[in-house]
Amino acid sequence: MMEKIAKLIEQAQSDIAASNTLAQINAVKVKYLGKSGELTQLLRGMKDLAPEDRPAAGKFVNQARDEITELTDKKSKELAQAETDEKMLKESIDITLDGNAVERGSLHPCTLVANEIVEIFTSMGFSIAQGPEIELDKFCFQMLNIPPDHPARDMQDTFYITDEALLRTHTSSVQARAMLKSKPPIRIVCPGKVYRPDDDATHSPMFQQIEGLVVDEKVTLCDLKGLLETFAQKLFDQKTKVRFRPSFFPFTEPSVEVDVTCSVCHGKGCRICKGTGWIEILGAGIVNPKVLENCGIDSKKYKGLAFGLGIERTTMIKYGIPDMRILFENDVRFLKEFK
Ligand code: FA5
Repeated sequence: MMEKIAKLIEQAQSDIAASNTLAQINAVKVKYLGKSGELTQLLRGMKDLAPEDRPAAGKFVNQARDEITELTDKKSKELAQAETDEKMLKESIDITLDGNAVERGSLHPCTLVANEIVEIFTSMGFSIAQGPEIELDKFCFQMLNIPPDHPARDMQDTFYITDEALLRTHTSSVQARAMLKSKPPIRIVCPGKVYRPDDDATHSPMFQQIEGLVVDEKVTLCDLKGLLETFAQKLFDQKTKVRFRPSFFPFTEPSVEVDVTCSVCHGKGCRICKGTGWIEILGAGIVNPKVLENCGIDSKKYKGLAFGLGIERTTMIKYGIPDMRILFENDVRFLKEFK
């Protein structure tokens, strides 16, 4: 029995020494120490020994098991470390290599301009109001002093959905909703998409507008001019001047078209302003008392000023873009210019 055990230890030592992988050393463990392993078999054979030989043989077998366990554990650790070292060497990262570039998007120029305009007005105490793009004729036209069959409806060709519902042609519809909802003083800007059946280099069927409305006890055309001049100087540059030309909107009286000095030539005349030195930027006026009354506001006590500008047109002026359609093509080379 003792001889057998000694041989087994010798055999195990040589198997352990010959193991070069974790899989091999695990197989050696199973071969000697597993449930049907050779050492386990020897332990089972103890019952055939004479009782007086059993204690010494038992001790020897236990020693053998401890020794083989120790040797296989040691070898397992060595092999595991060697495998980790090899893996680390293979997978080492060269931190001097360039990483994979992640393409970052950017805001569309119209979004940049819209955000900037909203920021200018909010910094002057305006709050933001919004309304639905699918609007009722009532808010888009009737409350704004444009009854059905009024010739002024021809000024804004309209996509009708039903006789009552339409795609709003201007953000002035939000004015009516805001005045019905809140009492003066009112000071709001209303950004949003609007729709008209137009399509050429300076007109798009979908475009964005920002409406502005102030209703208070003392509001004059001078306030409108001062407000729009401050706005234009913040959006373009400090030297920008504003000029009013008489115009007509059914919801304002008097009404004006507002021009700013060309931001490219500063009023000298160039290709962008067609030699005039001025560029039309928005429509505005003093809110027609009929509109205030339609919205439940006492027109004897309160006056209003309102203006509406096109975001695409303003973006074209600010960046000298000659054709509005470029803004809708989403050519990445163009959009990258605004990163
Ligand atoms: C209006 O829409 C009025 N609601 C503006 C207003 C508000 C006047 C409050 C008075 C008081 P107008 O139709 O001119 O006005 O449009 C305003 C701006 O929208 C224009 O100056 C232009 O910049 C832009 N715009 C008009 N039609 C188009 C279009 N098809 N594509 C792109 N921009 C357009």
